[in-house]
Amino acid sequence: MSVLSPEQLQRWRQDGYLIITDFYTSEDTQEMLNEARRLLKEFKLEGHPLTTFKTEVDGGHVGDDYFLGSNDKIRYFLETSSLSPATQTSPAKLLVSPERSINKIGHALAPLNPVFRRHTLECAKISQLAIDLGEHDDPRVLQSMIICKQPRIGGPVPTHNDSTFLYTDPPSAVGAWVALEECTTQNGCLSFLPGSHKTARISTRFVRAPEGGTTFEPVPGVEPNEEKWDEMDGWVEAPVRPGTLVLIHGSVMHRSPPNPSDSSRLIYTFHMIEGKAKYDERNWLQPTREMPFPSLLRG
Ligand SMILES: O=C(O)CCC(=O)C(=O)O
Repeated sequence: MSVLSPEQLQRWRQDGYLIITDFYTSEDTQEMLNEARRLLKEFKLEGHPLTTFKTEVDGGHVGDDYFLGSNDKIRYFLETSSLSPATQTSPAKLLVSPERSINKIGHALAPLNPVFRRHTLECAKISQLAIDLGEHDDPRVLQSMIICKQPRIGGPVPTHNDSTFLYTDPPSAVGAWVALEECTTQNGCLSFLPGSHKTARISTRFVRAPEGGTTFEPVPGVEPNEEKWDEMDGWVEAPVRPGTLVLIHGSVMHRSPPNPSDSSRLIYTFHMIEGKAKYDERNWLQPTREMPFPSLLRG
């Protein structure tokens, strides 16, 4: 049975995102939320390289080995403002409890964690969603993660589109973003520029830099947009309740603000790309022989 109605498909094509309220039952959502909280409680700082998740589009983006080697791991990335800067005499220190210090946990929750696996790769409704959407012949799942947006210190996610970060030739990324808690305009819900997927060109891509770390490089033959997306009229906030799944087209411009409130905003997200599109070795996230990106429909 179809998961998406013709009206929803029309909205998806028009806006480049689609909010599906109550996609997961409250029991399933609670199970994922409990698991996310359990993973946060399990986090130990000992032995952690203090990798923070930085998202500055114009530089300073995360790119150490801990991050680059996370395709087949469940790793913890810290919120930048959870750490006091290191000085000559003392190392960086956590300013909040370890479980409050986490920005995201990833990037192999769908293949490796039994709860998130059940609600992604083994979930018939997710497979049907991918079929109904019709964006991919052979959808592959990658970059599955929890994003925390912690109370008071949760940082912003600047305006971007996902195909820049999960580049394929041709571009094919689609995000599935699941609210595990109430996401409000106070605690950092997503915002979208509806229809921007029709005009935004994927003219840069996020890659491994030859000298180590990560960088952005131009996509040959693709003219950069002149639009100043951030300053354009028409941005729409998308507050959603737990259990909502938001589909995000790989070209649509979106962002989320910091969380100055006292409530956390835990979400789970994974992405899909076309298995037949070219995914090359310059991309920051690399499949391994032991863990290729799992196919959603071909087991
Ligand atoms: O959860 C957020 O605040 C941002 C997520 C996002 O932008 C993405 O998954 O592409």
